Amino acid sequence: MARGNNGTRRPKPNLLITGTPGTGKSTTASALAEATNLRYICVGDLVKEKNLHDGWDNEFGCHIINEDLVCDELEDVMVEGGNIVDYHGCDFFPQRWFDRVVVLRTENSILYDRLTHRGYSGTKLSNNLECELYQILLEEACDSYEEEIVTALQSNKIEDISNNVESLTEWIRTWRP
Ligand code: DAT
Repeated sequence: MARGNNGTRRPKPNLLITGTPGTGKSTTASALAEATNLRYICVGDLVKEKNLHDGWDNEFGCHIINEDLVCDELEDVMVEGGNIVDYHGCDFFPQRWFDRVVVLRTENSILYDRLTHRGYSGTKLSNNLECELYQILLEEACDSYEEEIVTALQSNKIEDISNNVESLTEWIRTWRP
């Protein structure tokens, strides 16, 4: 499971933090990276910085990610290990990249407040709320990775962030290739 594509084991684990926008991926992933000294990779930022997209989607108000370009860009660092990847999708990454997949979950009324505060409205807001309500990301993660590496964690309150960071830090500390 923890083998790179050259057959060698990575010395540090790779984690994916996924979930609907607004569930706390970047807050959790960056705090975890700071606590563990692992590398934080925000795929959304990488897509913008390196132009790994096929233009702008007016309907959804976001870049149309080019999944092949993203995977090519990340392959070498993922083989190296020690990455915390943050993205609101997970089915296009190679399964072999990840040792743990965390899906953050937020109650709809709380997510509504976070997303409206972020300026989301109309279709963009309702699409994201429905995505969370119907557990789309959790289902995508369960369909794309071995069941035993996928964990859903609540991210409703500030204490949830520190609890999640603490338990994941412990998991990383005790992880062995
Ligand atoms: P994402 O990266 O999933 O889009 P974020 O980390 O940017 O989400 O968080 C969105 C906002 O919600 C941000 O203002 C921080 C806040 N937030 C995230 N997780 C939280 C939690 N568990 N409790 C309280 N606020 C949280």
